[in-house]
Amino acid sequence: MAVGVFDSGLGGLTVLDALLRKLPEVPFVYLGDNAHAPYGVRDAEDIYALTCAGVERLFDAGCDLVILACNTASAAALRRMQESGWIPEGKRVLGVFVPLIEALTERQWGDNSPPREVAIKHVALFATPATVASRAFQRELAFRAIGVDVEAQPCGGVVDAIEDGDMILAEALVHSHVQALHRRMPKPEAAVLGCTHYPLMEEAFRAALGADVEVYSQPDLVADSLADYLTRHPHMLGEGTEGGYLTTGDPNAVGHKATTFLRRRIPFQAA
Ligand code: DGN
Repeated sequence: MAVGVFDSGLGGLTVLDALLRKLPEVPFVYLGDNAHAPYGVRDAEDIYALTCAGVERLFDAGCDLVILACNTASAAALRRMQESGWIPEGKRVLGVFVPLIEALTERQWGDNSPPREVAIKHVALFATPATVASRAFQRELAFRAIGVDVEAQPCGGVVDAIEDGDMILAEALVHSHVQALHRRMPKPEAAVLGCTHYPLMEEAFRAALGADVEVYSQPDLVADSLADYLTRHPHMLGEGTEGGYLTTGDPNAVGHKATTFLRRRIPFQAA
């Protein structure tokens, strides 16, 4: 059984890249909803409906376990999916915030014990406008930690600049968003890169934030957490289904653009 990886478009390939390195024996089916990307500027209802449609497509492709690689989709849809009973018996959907928060709060993967005091007190969150508006990061953090001050910075323009291949503009935007954050929180101890695209700008974030800020980037944390999850839930990974790349957009154009994210041509197929 392959594991599904859903993203609004191409950004989730940064997460998939880490998953393939960590779990080379696991087949992954990636689905990018390129026809509707970007999600970061859409409203919550819209993101929920699109995310449900994408996850359903991956269930139909034979995946019992689906990772929402997209922060914007995780923020707007995951808890609602889990709590409304939308997810069919025997299927699981996991997101990208929990592994990040477990690392930030120094928990074991999957530790659901009550919230407690943690060492880090001031956290800067960088994410899309929709993720910031959802306050999902603060909500998930509050389930696990007490007394952490989060200052969230919506990073408008960064996703578009990266997708256009304009890394100079993306870097300039990162610096101005970090400056804006610093005006409200001058000394964060930790910074969270809460968007699939930002690992590609990690150096720019580190340079703007300064050496004494610990930067949490998702792909490797999500891969480590999934490896641990599959050890604890091996039945979620049967055998047989092959991995692949699906898109709701134009497979040729999407495959070409994907080289920015995975540094190789990807054979996308129509979803
Ligand atoms: N994949 C989105 C995220 O991680 O928030 C970024 C791209 C988008 O849809 N705005």
